[in-house]
Amino acid sequence: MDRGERLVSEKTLCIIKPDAVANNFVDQINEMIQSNGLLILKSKKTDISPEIARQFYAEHSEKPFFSDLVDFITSGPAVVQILEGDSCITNYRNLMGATNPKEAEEGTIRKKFAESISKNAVHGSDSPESAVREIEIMSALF
Ligand code: 3AN
Repeated sequence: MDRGERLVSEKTLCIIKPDAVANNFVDQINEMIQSNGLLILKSKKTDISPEIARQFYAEHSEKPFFSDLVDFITSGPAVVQILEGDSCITNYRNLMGATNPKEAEEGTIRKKFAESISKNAVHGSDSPESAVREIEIMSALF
């Protein structure tokens, strides 16, 4: 491998959403995350406020499901985590599976634990820019 092409250790934001917390899936989800070589750098079980939720989901503010999204993520305790590892953002997105659990592949978190497209167990940042933005929004929690 040439200089400059080394794998870069990244951070990403993971949320175990209220459905998965209420169903007691946190430990099983975190076992899958750790088995995949990702480090759970920080973890906090917390109620996400509506203000933080609206800021967090700002890119979806024009979507018809925006208010449902905010209502759901604030409906009960969630577990907000920062993960770290090589190619962590892509690695964790692959482990999460498709947004709609009906389309999620075997072996993914959403295939195993998600109920529906809205109650889909987990969130993960979708790009390095999103990861920086989302970690910044949630950093006050830790
Ligand atoms: P992902 O979480 O896989 O990155 P996004 O960013 O497209 O998916 O959507 C953010 C969240 O919005 C999803 N996790 C899901 O909870 C919700 N969502 C996305 N599409 C829909 C939809 N068509 N109906 C209801 N909720 C949706």
